[in-house]
Amino acid sequence: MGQPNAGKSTLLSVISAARPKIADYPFTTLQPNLGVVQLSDHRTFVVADIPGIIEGASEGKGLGLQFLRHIERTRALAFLIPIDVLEWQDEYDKLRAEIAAYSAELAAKPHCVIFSKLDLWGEQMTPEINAPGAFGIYSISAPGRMGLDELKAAWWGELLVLKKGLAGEKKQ
Ligand SMILES: Nc1nc2c(ncn2[C@@H]2O[C@H](COP(=O)(O)OP(=O)(O)OP(=O)(O)O)[C@@H](O)[C@H]2O)c(=O)[nH]1
Ligand SMILES: [Mg+2]
Repeated sequence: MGQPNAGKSTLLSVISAARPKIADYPFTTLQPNLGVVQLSDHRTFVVADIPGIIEGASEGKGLGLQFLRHIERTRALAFLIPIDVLEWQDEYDKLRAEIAAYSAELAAKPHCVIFSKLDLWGEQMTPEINAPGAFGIYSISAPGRMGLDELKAAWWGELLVLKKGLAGEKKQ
C-alpha cells in the first residue's frame, strides 16, 4: 500500500508476470491486482497491488478504503514510500494512521517498509525511519532492477516465520 503514484503497480510488474496498468497520474489502479511471485525454484507466493491511499481515505477521500476488504486475509503488508517525497516519516505515519482507522486487525498484521524509486536519488541508501514492529525496511528501483531479489527473499523469509508461528499456535 502507498500513496497514488508510489510505484506499487510497477513493483508488481517487475516481480511477477502480472501486467497492471501503470501511469504517472494518481489513482491509476482502481481495483486490486494480483501477481504470483516466483523465487528461483518452486517457491511461489501471491502479492496484491491495491489502489493508492491518501490522507483522509478512511473517511472516503480519494478512492476511500473499501478496497481493503479484498486484502483482509493477506498475511503481511508492505508500505511503499517513494524516495522523492522526502518527508518519509510523515508519509509512513499517515499511511499507518489511515489503515489503523480502517481496521485495527489489518493494522496489526506484520508489515514492512519499502522505499521506491531509488534511481531518483542517485546513490544507494535506505532512509532512517521509525517504523515500530516492521519486519524490515528495504529500498528498490523498478527500472534499475535494484533490491528486488533481496525483497522477494525477505518476504519469503517472513512468510516462513509466520507459517511456523501458526503451526506453533495450533499445537498449543
Ligand atoms: N524513476 C522511477 N519511476 C518509477 C518507479 N516505479 C514507478 N515509477 C513511475 O511512477 C509512476 C507511477 O507508477 P505506478 O506503478 O502506476 O504507481 P502506483 O503506486 O501503482 O499508483 P496508483 O495506482 O495511482 O496508486 C509511473 O510513471 C511509473 O513509471 C521507479 O522505481 N523509479
Ligand atoms: Mg497502481
